[in-house]
Amino acid sequence: MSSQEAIEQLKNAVINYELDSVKELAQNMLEKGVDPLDAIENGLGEGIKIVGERFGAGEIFLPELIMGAETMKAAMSVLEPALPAGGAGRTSKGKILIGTVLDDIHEIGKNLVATLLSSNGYDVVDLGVNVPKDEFHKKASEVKPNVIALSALMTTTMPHMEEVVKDLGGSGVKTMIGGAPVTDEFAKKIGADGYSEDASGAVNLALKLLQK
Ligand code: B12
Repeated sequence: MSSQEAIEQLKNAVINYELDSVKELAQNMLEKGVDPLDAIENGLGEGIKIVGERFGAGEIFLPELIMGAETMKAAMSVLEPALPAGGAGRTSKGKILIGTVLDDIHEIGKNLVATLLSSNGYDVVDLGVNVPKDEFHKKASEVKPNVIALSALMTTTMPHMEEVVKDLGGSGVKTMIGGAPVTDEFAKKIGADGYSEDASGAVNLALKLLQK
């Protein structure tokens, strides 16, 4: 089986909610040498996108949406540890405080961004999901991050990004934002320092922001 076929299989496993067999499938793929990031972004990521579109179109309902997410998470639990490690004793490239904004519990993309940042040499402090702006600010004054990274997956929660960014004014901390409904234009509008559409882009963006 080619890498491409294996990735297609993973995508279908999410679309068909194959929770019982997806971990074994992911493990087999790793053993065959498929790149874990490719498998996550092009296999699982494409699968969950289709599940989301079907939910949005009213073709499936919340239980199926949850099953799709659980299937993706199960496969991630196998694939994420296979991403290249940061390495013990490395010098940190900088500190990043990350979280999903208030009223939003979507964590899969945020976790992937956190994992990739960490595996690329950043110290990552993850506040989790549904994080109020005061908690971002409180933790920021405690851990003094170089960058605050915000995730939002719903148009209804994107305004909470603006609250976090706005009240940081003048503190010197850079901000970057992302999540499926977020755009570069929105980032500029709310005064965030950067936007990226995916986790690999977030790593490049962090480097750029720290060089500024
Ligand atoms: C999985 C999922 C869920 C799961 C979440 C499980 C979990 N533990 O995270 C569950 C089932 C729990 C769920 C619940 C709900 N969901 Co939901 N969900 C999704 C779905 C299908 C996929 C999201 C996902 O995980 N994608 C995979 C990851 C890898 O991609 P990603 O999150 O986009 O992240 C990537 C990039 O965006 C970027 N990125 C992400 N964060 C950041 C941050 C930074 C700083 C940067 C630089 C980049 C970056 O990098 C990531 C990796 O490449 C989306 C559809 C979609 N297309 O987004 C709907 C979707 C977001 N959900 C939706 C809805 C409506 C809901 C519910 C309200 C449903 C309900 N009736 O209860 C609840 C919301 C609960 C809440 N208060 O938050 C809607 C939102 C509509 C809107 N208003 O905008 C969507 C769009 C589905 C739809 N088409 O209607 N959901």
